[in-house]
Amino acid sequence: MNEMWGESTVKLRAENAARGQLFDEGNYAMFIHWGLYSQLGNKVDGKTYYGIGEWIMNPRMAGIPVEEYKNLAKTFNPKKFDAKAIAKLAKDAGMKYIIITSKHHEGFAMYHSKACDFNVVDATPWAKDPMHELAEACRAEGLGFGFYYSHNQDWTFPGGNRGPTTDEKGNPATFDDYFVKKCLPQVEEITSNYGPIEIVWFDTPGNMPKKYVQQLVDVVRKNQPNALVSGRAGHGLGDYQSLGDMEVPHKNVDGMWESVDTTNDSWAYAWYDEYWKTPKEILRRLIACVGRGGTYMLNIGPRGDGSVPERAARSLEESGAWIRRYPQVVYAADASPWEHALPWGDVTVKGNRLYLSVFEWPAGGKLYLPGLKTKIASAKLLLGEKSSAVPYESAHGWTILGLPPVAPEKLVSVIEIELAGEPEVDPTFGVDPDIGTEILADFASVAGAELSQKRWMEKFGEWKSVHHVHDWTADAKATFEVSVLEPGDYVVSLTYAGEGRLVWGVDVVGGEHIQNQQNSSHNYQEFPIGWINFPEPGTYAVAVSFLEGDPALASLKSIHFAPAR
Ligand code: FHN
Repeated sequence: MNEMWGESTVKLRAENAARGQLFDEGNYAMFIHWGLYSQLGNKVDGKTYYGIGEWIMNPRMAGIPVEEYKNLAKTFNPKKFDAKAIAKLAKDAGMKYIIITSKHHEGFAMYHSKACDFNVVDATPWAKDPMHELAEACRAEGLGFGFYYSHNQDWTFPGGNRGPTTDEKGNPATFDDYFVKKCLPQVEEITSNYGPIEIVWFDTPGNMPKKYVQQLVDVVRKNQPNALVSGRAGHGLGDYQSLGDMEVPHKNVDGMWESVDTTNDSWAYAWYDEYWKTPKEILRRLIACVGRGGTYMLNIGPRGDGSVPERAARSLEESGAWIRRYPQVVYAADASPWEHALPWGDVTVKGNRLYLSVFEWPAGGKLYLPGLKTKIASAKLLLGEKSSAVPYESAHGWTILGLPPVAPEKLVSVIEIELAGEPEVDPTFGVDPDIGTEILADFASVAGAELSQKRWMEKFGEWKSVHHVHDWTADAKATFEVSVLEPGDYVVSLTYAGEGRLVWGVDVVGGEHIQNQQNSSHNYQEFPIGWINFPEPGTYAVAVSFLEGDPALASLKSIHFAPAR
């Protein structure tokens, strides 16, 4: 997969207000995948294909021949497309700019292109250029605007990567033919004809030679000196890093980066896909991205008629209403000094203020914050613009905040902590005395086994990833450092994948050892191991070992601690 996404390095920290500011400070954007494929919505000749809809032409989906696919243009008539409504939706959602597919891998230009008549004006009965309307609607709403452009893959133009290898006359076509006749002129068009652009979002560079990427980047620099170029341009020529599709990182990431994600599990409209991210899940993922130091770009896939699936819109509007109440949590906010999420939520920072977004409201009336070293000046529970003081005390390096029994907000409640100085934190994971604590393998020190990231497609194009400990040798250990406030018994469980019955050991280093046999599954699943005891407050190392079973298939994702009560 890395090969397809290309090498993307981080070069730029937005150095002035004009370039990259919406990316750097806005932290939230709308991605739109819309094209001829949206008409099919993943159903071809009555058969449904499951996966990312914009790949429907590919042999791993419906395998539609080029000429047949091109015929779809004759029926593309998106009468319900409403640029103003889409821009308003993005604005109401709290997003700061829109990036839309000007041409995806299948080669159809969703704008009026002089370079190739396989485009929305020349090839469809609708014969309109939606991008002018959308660019204008974005400007009217005060939003930035930009284009996705598939520069390497073009499945219908001779010479494009994965495209026809001969031209209409049967002569061999090269990538250079495609690049000179279509790709370069089209990038010239999209960067010249739609006013100021925020980002040109190139995708899947694969093995595209550097000389081509350089020419495209030069065109963007010439026509749009204030635009950013996505890291997926390739060869490290982009301005920032895009993480893997649908990946929200668990650890802080340095530099300028984004996560790209979608409101359900497909980028383009898929008729069957009603698995929408709820408003709370959208906020969880957005705040996780901001908390890890990045930007979140969340996709919608309008239908072939141009309308936006209502449930996607609903989730965006409801999460957007929350962002309007708590803009300080998201915009121009910085990464969490804890460098990871906490059991009840996440933290973002502005200067000396911490914003604690509480997703799981503690039933016991206390919120436990481990490791804060800077003195607190004040703590408040926010309710929109109003607030009430929160009592707090400290013990053994923990801060304990007193909270009302019921969360004031339906989705996510926010506590603002003003510090007496710059935030300083010991990021060691705390074992929460009240709610369960999961610590991912990403945070383990591993000896005698491997720790690496694994990616897979759940459905075609639906990417998932974990960091896992695997290839266990006899004495291997994955060790987690934890800070304990309340001594006592905790139930330990492990989330792992594997085959057959497996025996795992858990040791409190210098203390108790437990081990147990449990089942396993090829999917990651949580299995209880047993109780362990932390005799007093303090820091402990907890080591996981793999004792029996197939070590080649045993894959540890995380350890969990829950108070035994
Ligand atoms: O192949 C594309 C895919 O269709 C989609 O556009 C995503 C969005 O990030 N990018 C590529 C795969 O990474």
